[in-house]
Amino acid sequence: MAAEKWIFMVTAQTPTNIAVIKYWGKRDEVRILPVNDSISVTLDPDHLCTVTTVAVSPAFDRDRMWLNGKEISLSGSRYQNCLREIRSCAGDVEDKEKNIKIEKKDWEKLNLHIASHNNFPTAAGLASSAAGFACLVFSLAKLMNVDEDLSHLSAIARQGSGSACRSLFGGFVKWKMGSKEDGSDSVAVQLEDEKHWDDLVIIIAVVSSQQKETSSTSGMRESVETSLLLQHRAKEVVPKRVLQMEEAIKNRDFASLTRLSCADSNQFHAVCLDTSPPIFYMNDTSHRIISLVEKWNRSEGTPQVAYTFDAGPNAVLIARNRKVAVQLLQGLLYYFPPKPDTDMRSYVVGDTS
Ligand code: 2P0
Repeated sequence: MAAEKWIFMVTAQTPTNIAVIKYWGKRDEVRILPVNDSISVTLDPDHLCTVTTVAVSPAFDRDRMWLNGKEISLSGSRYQNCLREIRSCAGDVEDKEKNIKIEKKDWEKLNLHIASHNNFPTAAGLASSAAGFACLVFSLAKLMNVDEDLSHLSAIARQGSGSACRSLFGGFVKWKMGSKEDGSDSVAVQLEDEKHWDDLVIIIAVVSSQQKETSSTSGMRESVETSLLLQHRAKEVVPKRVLQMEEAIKNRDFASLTRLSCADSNQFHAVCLDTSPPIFYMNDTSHRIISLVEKWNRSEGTPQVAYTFDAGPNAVLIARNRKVAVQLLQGLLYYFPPKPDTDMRSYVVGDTS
């Protein structure tokens, strides 16, 4: 390490992802190991994403992090686990121009500053932890010259937030639940890249921008403890559905993608209802969007739009192509006129019920 003061930094951008076969329930809360496989599609990096800059300098006296400009604590076990794991596989870094040389062993002593920004309203109830932890791990891996493949990095991001492991890849991604106790085989793998099925258009209709009452972490804990349907889903339903979804994605079979993603979203919300006390993530507007899409798909004879809802009322709608996406937007604008003050980067539907 050179004696003089220096700073070395890296910036990365990571998109969020939307599950079409849902992760809901952990078998190990500390390592964040799921009770079933899940499959997601990663969004276009220019839309919903996190940008993170990580910096290292001998002038830093402790690890610090700012999220959307506000300092947050890094003391929680999720951050600590990610930082410890990534430091443990750091490599040598040399920048001859700036006369910076960091050896593997130095990373244990050097402190980090991390600044992370979401390019979408955090309050909109859109998954931010997936993009956030994926971006944190990826940018640190670049900074520290970590010589590991993306699947290994996904196992580190997973310990920050389960769904984050899927955001390290573009296109369609599977998070394999794995079977090892240490979680080393609970990793994400890319099924198909982003060019494989680029006709699809994803529209997110923000039904409510309010913070959800039950966080995903506590919601899935309660479901694991109380829902019999969750046990049935994890053991009997998802393993078959994952295979069918992989086939549908491989063959660009939109009818099967729609059938499976709508069924899986509905079963996930049924598990929430089967939890004691029941968890209500969708609201009347969400239900009306489902009815609209179901009626439209039936009237066309062949599916045009798939829907999926995460742990909140917002609709994620997958149109089979651009033409359908335009028709869908027209339908949404007609049936759910937008509220004033809409942030037009996401479509906020008016609750007319
Ligand atoms: C998913 N969700 O597969 C599912 C569908 C929400 C509904 O992953 O406790 O924020 O940090 O592992 O990853 C949200 O859960 O939970 C989620 P933790 P996470 O996308």
